[in-house]
Amino acid sequence: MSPVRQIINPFDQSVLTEIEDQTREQAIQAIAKARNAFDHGDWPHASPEHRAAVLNRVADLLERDKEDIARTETLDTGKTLVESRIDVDDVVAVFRYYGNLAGLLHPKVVQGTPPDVISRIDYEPVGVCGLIAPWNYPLLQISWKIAPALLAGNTLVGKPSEITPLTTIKLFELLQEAGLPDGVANLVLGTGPEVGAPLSEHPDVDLVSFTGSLATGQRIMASAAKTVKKVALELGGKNPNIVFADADIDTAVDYALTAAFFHAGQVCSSGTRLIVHTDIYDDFVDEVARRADLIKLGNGFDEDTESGPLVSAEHRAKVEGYIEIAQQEGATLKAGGRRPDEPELQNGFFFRPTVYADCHKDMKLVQDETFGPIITAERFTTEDEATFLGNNTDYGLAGGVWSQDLEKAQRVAKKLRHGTVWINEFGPYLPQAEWGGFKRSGVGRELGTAGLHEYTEPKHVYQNLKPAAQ
Ligand code: TXE
Repeated sequence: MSPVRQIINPFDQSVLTEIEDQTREQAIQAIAKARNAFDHGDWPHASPEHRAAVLNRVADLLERDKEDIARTETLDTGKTLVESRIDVDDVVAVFRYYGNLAGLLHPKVVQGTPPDVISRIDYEPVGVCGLIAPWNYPLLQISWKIAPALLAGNTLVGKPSEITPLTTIKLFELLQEAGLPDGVANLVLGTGPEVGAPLSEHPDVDLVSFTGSLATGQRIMASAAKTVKKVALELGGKNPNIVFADADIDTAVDYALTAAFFHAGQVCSSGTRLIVHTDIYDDFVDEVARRADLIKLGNGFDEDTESGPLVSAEHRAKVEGYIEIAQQEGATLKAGGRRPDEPELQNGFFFRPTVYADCHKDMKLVQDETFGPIITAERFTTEDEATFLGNNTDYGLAGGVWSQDLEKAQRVAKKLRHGTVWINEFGPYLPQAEWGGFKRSGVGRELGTAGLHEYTEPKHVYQNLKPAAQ
């Protein structure tokens, strides 16, 4: 019998529901269904316009059920309802964006061919896709994969994180309601080793797309190599937020806080590595710390709550481990560093927004993705030093630059080795702009047209109009 998993509300540890973890055999059955739908079904051969219409229907249904889905996401993850509503809006936008891109899948005539030759590129689906998502943006991350995969004509097996599966379950119901043929989108529920691993191992899966930790991504890439699957990975980051002395300081402080403490820092692109010019460093960091102390933690459903809890007891233990590391490494605690005192928060996995000064690049605290509400503040003197520190990480997902000298900001942005660079901003993304990482932040891109072409196989069809014996 499969083990029953309790799905826990991280705000108060109440049990939201119980879900049966599936087995490896069940995951393999789901792969077989997706394989059969790809090899024998109509979906891969339907017109891109037909598939796009299904995506737009999914977007309509998400809009219809927005409030219910947002509330479920808040219960499951602890994030505020405002954030959950934004997530649903963003997911709708992604389905609509890809629902508008059918034209990109039409064959492209190759120019400059020899006489008496017609040559074209067809954009065919890759096949069966294994799509594995994490717990911080459960609905959003899987949707970034599902929407382009379906538009391109693939079939898929989706696996949400075992700790936050609820909105993904709902999404798969909506996919059926929108008219997706049976077997095209298949859901598996359970742990990574049991139902996730077959998606990277099984020879009937052609592509695996994963968002999650570096360690699991490395495992997936290694096992996918055995059957030479296509691989797309988004593996987090340690993202610099560089503030020059000529920045608009009030605004930069504001954004430094949201960059690092949005969703309690559980964001792959969160700006937890603050790098500040030495002339403004002390005042800037003091102000960030003062404001961090004012952040109101609470129930995501309360309107005045600014930040919810961490997702699980295990994850809070990981974050607290970094507080010990910070002490050993000699960072200066300026705010937080502890659980909150409020009696009503004691059942949740809360941790106070935390700010450390006097940090330097060789600290583990500075280099590791803590994935919690911990800012490390380093100082710099020259533009070159700022750029060097901004690139001084194994990751390369995102970074921010604050300066009113836009030429300087553009210079630094150009040199930063990150997949997204914000200038006088931190955090937003666009469905139409590629998202992904340099270096160990991953392989491939999501969103944008590149995010669609991850799921296509370009096929060159070369026709000789005058074949003759040679
Ligand atoms: O991630 P995992 P975890 C980082 C963050 C966090 C750490 C650990 O630093 O503290 O990762 O989080 C599935 N084959 N990020 O343990 O294990 C798993 O079931 C196939 C950054 O939750 O990577 C889940 O569905 N799948 C990140 C998904 O992989 C496997 C977001 C992610 O889990 C598997 C989340 C296996 N062998 C955490 N093992 C980001 N990039 O935003 C696990 N899984």
